[in-house]
Amino acid sequence: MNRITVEVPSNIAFLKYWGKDNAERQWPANNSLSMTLNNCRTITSVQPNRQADRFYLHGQLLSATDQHGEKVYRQITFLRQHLGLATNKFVTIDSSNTFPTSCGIASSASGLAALTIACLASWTGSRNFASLATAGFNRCDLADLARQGSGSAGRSLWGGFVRWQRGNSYRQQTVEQLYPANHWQLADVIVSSAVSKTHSSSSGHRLAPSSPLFKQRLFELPRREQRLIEALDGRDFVALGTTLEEEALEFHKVLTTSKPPLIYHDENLQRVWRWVQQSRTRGQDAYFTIDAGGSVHIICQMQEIERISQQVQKVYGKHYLVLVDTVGTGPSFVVNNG
Ligand code: 2P0
Repeated sequence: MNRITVEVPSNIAFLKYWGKDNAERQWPANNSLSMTLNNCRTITSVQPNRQADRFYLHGQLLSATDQHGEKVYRQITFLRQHLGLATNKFVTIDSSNTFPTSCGIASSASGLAALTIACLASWTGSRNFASLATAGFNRCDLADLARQGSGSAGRSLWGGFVRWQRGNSYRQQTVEQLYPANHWQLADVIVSSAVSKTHSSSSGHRLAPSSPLFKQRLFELPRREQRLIEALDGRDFVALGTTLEEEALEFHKVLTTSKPPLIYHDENLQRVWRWVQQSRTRGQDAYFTIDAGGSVHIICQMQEIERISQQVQKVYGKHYLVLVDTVGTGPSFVVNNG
């Protein structure tokens, strides 16, 4: 009965969203650009219920005060108000991630995007994106609503390569697909500590301006964004890799010079960065990036994926979880689920 299930992939930012100019309106301090993943996904089902909102993650009921529950309950309330629905239009949410939660693989991006699509589909009686659009929610509207729950969630509404532009005011921000997944078959070999982070991204965004490097970063980012777009456009892997690694290193510096400092990557994870850099001197064509959490993302081209993932597994498989992912085509509805 009226059960809607959607699958939404996570994304890895090549240009990081870090810092907000207006937190209430989710207006980012800078543009960001990401690659949508394929295998790292959140699968979310929504069903109406009469008593109260309930959110189950991997079968466990979480409350609004749980680390992973807070954003979810807040987003359900926000969406219900946005649609002008009665406050007793409760939902039961069943969610699971195909990857570890809260450890630098952007589970809030896939999770909040999945929640948003599924709730709106359930409340408007839609079973696919076309009927959601007919009900008044096209992909851009959905991205707009999803990023209220978690900024990076807006980028998970499309496959391929996606840009979130801040615009000149919070009302003018946009999220758009720059290139579809088949533009360039890139891969992401993820080395993950699988340990949940202790500092949320939202608190990290608040700390960002306390880094003495933050202002200069904002000044330089438009040029870096341009370089990334040109590299994507011309499928220039060295230019792309060099730029995304430069961005990752700067992001880390901003984190560690914030007051107080934020350290998501300890010495052991930093060894993985150096391993990627050294492997280039041996001819391995790969670059790394990081997110706000304990995982290293090794970006390579599809033809290298076997070789690199085997190497990574051999060197790091004993101590870390190794996940292999590729650029993906974006969210989908799961049909025939009763
Ligand atoms: C990104 N991150 O662009 C950057 C890079 C983490 C590092 O977007 O407060 O969980 O919910 O809007 O989306 C993580 O921030 O933060 C993030 P909120 P979100 O992917």
